[in-house]
Amino acid sequence: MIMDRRTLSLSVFAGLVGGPALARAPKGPAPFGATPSVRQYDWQRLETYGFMHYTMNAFTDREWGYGDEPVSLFNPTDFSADQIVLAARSGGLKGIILTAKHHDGFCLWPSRYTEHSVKFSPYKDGKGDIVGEMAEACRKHGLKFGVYLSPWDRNHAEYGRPAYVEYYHNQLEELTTQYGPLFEVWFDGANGGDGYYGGARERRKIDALTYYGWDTVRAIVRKNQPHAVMFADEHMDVRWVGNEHGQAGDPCWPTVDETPYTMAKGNAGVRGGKIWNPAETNTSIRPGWFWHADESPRTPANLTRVYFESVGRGTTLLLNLAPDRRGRVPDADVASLTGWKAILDKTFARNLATGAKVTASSTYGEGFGPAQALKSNAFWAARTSDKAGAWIRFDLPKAQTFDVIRTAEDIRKGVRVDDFAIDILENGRWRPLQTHTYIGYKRLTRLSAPVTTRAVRIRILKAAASPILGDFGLFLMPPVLEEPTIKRDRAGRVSLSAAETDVRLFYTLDGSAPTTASTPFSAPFPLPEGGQVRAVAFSPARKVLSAASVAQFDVAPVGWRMVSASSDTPNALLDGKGFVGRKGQPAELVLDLGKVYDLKGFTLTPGVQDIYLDVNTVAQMGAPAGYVASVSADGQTFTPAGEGEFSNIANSRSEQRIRFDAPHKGRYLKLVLPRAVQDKPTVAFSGVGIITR
Ligand code: FUL
Repeated sequence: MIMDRRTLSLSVFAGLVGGPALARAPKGPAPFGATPSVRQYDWQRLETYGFMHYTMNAFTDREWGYGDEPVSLFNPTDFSADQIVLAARSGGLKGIILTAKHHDGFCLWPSRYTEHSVKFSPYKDGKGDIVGEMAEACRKHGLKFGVYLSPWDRNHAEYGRPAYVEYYHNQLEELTTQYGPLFEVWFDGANGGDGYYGGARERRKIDALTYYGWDTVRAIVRKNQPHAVMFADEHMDVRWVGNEHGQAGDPCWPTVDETPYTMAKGNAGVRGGKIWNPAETNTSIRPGWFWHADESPRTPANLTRVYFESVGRGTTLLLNLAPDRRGRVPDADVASLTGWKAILDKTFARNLATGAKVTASSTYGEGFGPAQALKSNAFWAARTSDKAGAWIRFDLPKAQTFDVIRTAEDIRKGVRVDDFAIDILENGRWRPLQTHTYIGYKRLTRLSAPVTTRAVRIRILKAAASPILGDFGLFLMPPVLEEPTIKRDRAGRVSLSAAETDVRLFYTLDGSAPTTASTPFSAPFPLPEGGQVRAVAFSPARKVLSAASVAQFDVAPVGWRMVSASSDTPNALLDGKGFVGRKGQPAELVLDLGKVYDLKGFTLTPGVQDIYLDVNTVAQMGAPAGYVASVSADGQTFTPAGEGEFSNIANSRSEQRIRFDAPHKGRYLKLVLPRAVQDKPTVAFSGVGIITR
């Protein structure tokens, strides 16, 4: 069986319940339900920290190495741990988790147990130790350090057999004893099955539930790094948020139950679940986890949205940096990080609620009065009988204009509030501004436009226990606009959209930088043969221009025809409804592109759940794990064009871009998709495109 995230989670469940020391809050109301351990609480308070994906893939332009990469390829020309750590710090990140070993098995430290490591690479003539250098630089610059050690190892000859598990445990022992304190150890559940495996080049199945010896894994980490949290999908200390694009659920409860993990459950958590297992939102600053020359970083405005949709929903944010072949974070990424931090620093520099007179529906007792809610890490507590209907009110010294509202629960006392409303006083009457479900460690509400008022009230609509609230704040963001989203439909029409409503959009098609003097966007425009669209948003009221977004389109599927498909609904793909193969069979399709193209590759977009909403049907479907592509001029004779895997398609869900080694002239594209990921019986996906540029 292919290891997937669900099986990993089940295997580690048993050892965590009832064990860890709980984080202690000041006296006051008794805790309600599950509460965090000390290590979970301290980890939660980091809020944002960095991931660093660096290994062979930076040199081979891949996302998943096969495991046969020669060690001679690993040769950063100008590696600087200081530069990377300072880049992370320029974004306000509080730590870095490094891929000490990714799925390809190459070790960034000179492990005693393998020759597939930096020790045998040209980097510093084999005297280098990237893990050591990163640990040291983190310490020097005041960041915490953590490691990612991939359980799946496509290089190791013994993978799938007991000897590999011993090897894995030995490596974990090295990493947890040789590099000082670690704040987090990351166990990745991904496993595509096939690999180099010491030259066997085959597919190996393991039972992830039992194979890796999770009890031993846990014991090693707890013994050597008692304060480190362990990440796995769930039922370690920290769970996966269920996607890789940087968006926590709303709500995203920090508790789960004992039922198996699903991505949906990872994203939402389980209200009232017995296990404290908070989500970590992980995403990359670039489309890939590893550096690729043709990718660009997220903008400061985009990172700001990610922050509000992760930290602002009570999770932590693990933001990935991808150093390049030099071994440095590119300047453009540093600029995004710095710009992002500047926006957050400016936003939270001044709490406009300071000096407010605070009153509340009730008070638990001394030390828990309403005014506590304005102090940091102090809390107002209501009387224990005061649940739904409880309120706390802030009368500001003068009218203030703000667009961010912050509040928090003392999570050491459990999750108490379900639903709450934020009201503002307008002409002597309360106006409900927003309602939300779940407050948790931190709840940031970002308004689409600022409001002005002299009084704000948090009103509890539903609560399992009396509210304990603090860290209240009102803030005004500096003017910041997110760049527009550029989309093209199947008919080849491009449309632009913006997150904000008070904006006008402008674009160019000639590669020049868009300004307010460029073409204004009013309606979708045709671009069937493809091209580059650059766009900006401008808010006349706020006088702010966004960064530019850039989209590169290839030929649209206009006039394409499905010649044959192993599907009961062969035309659904070109109708925009996606492709569903036949259960238990490889999928196969032949597309007529209507005319001859110089085909340089193809794209495939996963994501069946968007199309087929019936959960039981969706549970049977998986994205294709790999492909065999061929091209034909006449639809009869096909020439092989490429063959390979879709790296990380199960978790990442973004478009896969496959480039052939050489272009092939042809009008017909045939794709054979031998199997679905995670041993799902039916191959399914949502779209196919071609690369002609
Ligand atoms: C996934 C991996 O397969 C990716 O390569 C990446 O490491 C990501 C953080 O987790 O499961």
